[in-house]
Amino acid sequence: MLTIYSDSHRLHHGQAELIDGEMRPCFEMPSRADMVLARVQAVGLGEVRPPQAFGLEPVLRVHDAGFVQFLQSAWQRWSAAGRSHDALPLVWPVRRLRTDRIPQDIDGLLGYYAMDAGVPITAGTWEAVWQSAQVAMTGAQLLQQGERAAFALCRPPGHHAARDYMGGYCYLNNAAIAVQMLRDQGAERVAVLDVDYHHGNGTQDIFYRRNDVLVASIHGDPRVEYPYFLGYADEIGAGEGEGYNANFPLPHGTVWAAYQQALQAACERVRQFAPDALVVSLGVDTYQEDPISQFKLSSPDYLRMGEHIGGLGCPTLFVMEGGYAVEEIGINAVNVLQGFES
Ligand code: Q9C
Ligand code: ZN
Repeated sequence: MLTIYSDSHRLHHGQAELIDGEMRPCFEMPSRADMVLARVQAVGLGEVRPPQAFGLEPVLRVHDAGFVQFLQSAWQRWSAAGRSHDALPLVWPVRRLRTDRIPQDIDGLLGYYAMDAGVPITAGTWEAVWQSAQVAMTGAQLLQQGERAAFALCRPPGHHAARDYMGGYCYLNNAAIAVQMLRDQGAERVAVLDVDYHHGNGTQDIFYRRNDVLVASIHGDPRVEYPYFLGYADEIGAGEGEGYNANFPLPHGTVWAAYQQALQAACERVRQFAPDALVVSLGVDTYQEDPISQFKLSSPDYLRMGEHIGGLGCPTLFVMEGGYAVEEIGINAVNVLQGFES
């Protein structure tokens, strides 16, 4: 399987995140992608290629132009205000606050365009985010050119980012951009299978009213897990998209036996949809040792996960999302890819 990867991810390295009331080093760190790449090379998964340049147009097919402009200019605005630490949002437009006026000040803009404080913006963030999206688009093009599968080793991840907001370590929705590109290049139906531990709220939101993209997600129950405000089983899509969104929330402590049942059900939905292409949001934060997650999958379980996905027999683009047990992230992610190929 071909892997697409860019060193540019290292340009994004947030200093700290607020977790359990404490500022701690960011869990979403450059060594994550380095470890996955090292494993790809160690097992000889296949050629590693740099991304091609697709420009802004495919990004704007998914994301709001004002939001993209904000991402491009945020560090410049922040540093012009005399700040040197990472840019972080601190105020949000919750119920009955106005969202019909976009603030002009950087602190207002950060809150307007963010769902939480897990999205530090640094000097190199835009370039890393940009290249991460190009990695996903390069993967989409490989499928379009007839590859059975490809691995977009994206960092930063993307599935929490929606049309006009960032959140949960995500800025641009790499998987959604790849999906839209596949659609624009001729695929009639594209399915998303999101196996990251956290619900892919951004991806769900982007495709919620569409019947050409099925989104199926298996994740920690939002009653007790981030992102808390989306990801329930009763979210089935709306309008023409009704019946084209499927959520499988699972409790803390979920082990492979229960996970596999949800995975089978999600795969059945994908099979019924008969997509021309499948995009897998591949987070391995379902791992038992993950420092911020509560599922209990073991490393061999990821081989089984890959086998299930491979059984769909669909051209498949894997897009890297979360996974914070850095020592094992490479083994777990590449196990899915090897299981898929077996
Ligand atoms: N108690 C991804 O995996 N904070 N993002 C969770 C834990 C946000 C994860 C707090 C986690 C975002 C791509
Ligand atoms: Zn996650």
